[in-house]
Amino acid sequence: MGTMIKKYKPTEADFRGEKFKESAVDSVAEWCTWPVGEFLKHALVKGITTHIIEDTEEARQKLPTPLEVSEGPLMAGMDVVGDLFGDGKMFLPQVVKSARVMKQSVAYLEPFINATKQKGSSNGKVVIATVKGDVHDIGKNIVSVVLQCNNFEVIDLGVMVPADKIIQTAIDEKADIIGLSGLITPSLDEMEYFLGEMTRLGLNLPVLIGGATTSKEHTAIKLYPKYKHHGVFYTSNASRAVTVCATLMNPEDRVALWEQFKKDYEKIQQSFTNRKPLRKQLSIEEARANRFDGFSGEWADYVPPKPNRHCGI
Ligand code: B12
Repeated sequence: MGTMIKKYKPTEADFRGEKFKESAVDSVAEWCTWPVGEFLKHALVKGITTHIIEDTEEARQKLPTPLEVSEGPLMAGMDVVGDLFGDGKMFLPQVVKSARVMKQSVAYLEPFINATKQKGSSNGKVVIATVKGDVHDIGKNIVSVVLQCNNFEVIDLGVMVPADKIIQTAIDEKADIIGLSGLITPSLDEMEYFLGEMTRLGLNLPVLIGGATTSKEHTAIKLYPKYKHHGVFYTSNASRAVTVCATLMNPEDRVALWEQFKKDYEKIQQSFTNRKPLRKQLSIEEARANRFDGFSGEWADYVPPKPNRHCGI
C-alpha cells in the first residue's frame, strides 16, 4: 500500500504527525493517495496489520531516524485511538488491536534503533517499570530500547510493578536512576506513593516520570512536594529521556538540572496557588438572598426552557 502514493507529495511535517488528526477519508481510491504516515495512522486506528511492515519501512526511509517513526506517525495514530476511545467511539477490543499493530511496528523498528547503538562502556544503570495497577507498556518499552542504544544498562521490571519491588531492585542493583511510567489516572497516585516511600526510606536516586497522563504540572504540584530534596524529573518522551539520564550521570550537571527543574516546578506551583477561580463563588448570604422561592408566587412568572431537540421518546 505504501508504494501507491501518487497524487500527494508528502512533506516532512506529514510524517511528524502534525496533519494526521485532520483526515477522515475512507475510500480505497483516496486511501491509495495518502502519504505513508497516514497509512500508519489508518492501520493503527483500524487495527490492520496487513501492510504494517511495508508502511513502517517506508516511513523509516523517509524520516531522519527510526525513532521519529514511533514518536511521529505512530504516536499520532495512538493519540487518535486514545481520543476515539475517550469519546466512546472506540471500544477496548479495538484498542487492543491497535496496540497490537503499534507493537508490531515498533518491533520492526527495534533493530534499526539498536543499530544506532554507540560503542563504549556503560553510561549508567536505570531501573524502569510501569507502576502498580497499570498495564500500558508500549511507551516504556520504547524508552528502554532507546536508553540501551545510548549505552545505559536497563533493568525493565515490566508492568503493574509495586513500589517496594522497584525500590528493592534499585537498591540491590545499585541503580543510578529510576524511571516510572504511567498512563492511567490511578498511576499518578501510585507515583505519589512511590516518592513518599523513597523519602521515608531516605533514598535519593533521581526518578524520571513519564507516560501519557503524567505532566510537568502534575509533577510540580503533586510529586515534587513528596521528594523535594532529591530529584523528580518529568520527561515527555524517549529522546528527552536520553538527554536527562545523560545529564544526571554527571554530578555537576545533575545539580544544575535539578535546580532548573525545581525553578520550573516552583513557578508552576506559584501560578497554581494564585490562579483565579473559574467562577466567582457567592457568599452563603448572597446565595440565600438569590434563592428561587416558588411558594411566594415566583412560579407564576416562571417560563420553563424549551428543549432544543427531541430526546428520543
Ligand atoms: C494502547 C492503549 C491501551 C492498551 C495498552 C497496550 C499495552 N501493552 O501498552 C490496552 C488496550 C491494554 C489499554 C488498556 C486500558 N486503557 Co489504555 N490506552 C491506550 C492508548 C490508546 C495508547 C497508549 C500508547 O501506547 N501510546 C503510545 C506510547 C508510545 O506513548 P506513551 O506511553 O505516552 O509513551 C511515550 C511518552 O509518554 C514517554 N514515556 C512513557 N513511559 C515513560 C517512562 C519514562 C521513565 C520516561 C522517561 C518516558 C516515558 O515516552 C514514550 C515514547 O515517547 C492510550 C491513549 C493515549 N493517547 O495515550 C489509552 C489510555 C492511556 N488508556 C486509557 C484507559 C482508561 C485504559 C483502561 C483503564 C481501559 C479499561 N476500561 O479497561 C485500560 C487500563 C487497564 C490498566 N489497569 O492499566 C485512558 C487513560 C485515561 C486516564 N487518564 O486514566 C487512555 C488515555 C485513553 C483515553 N483517552 O481514555 N490501553
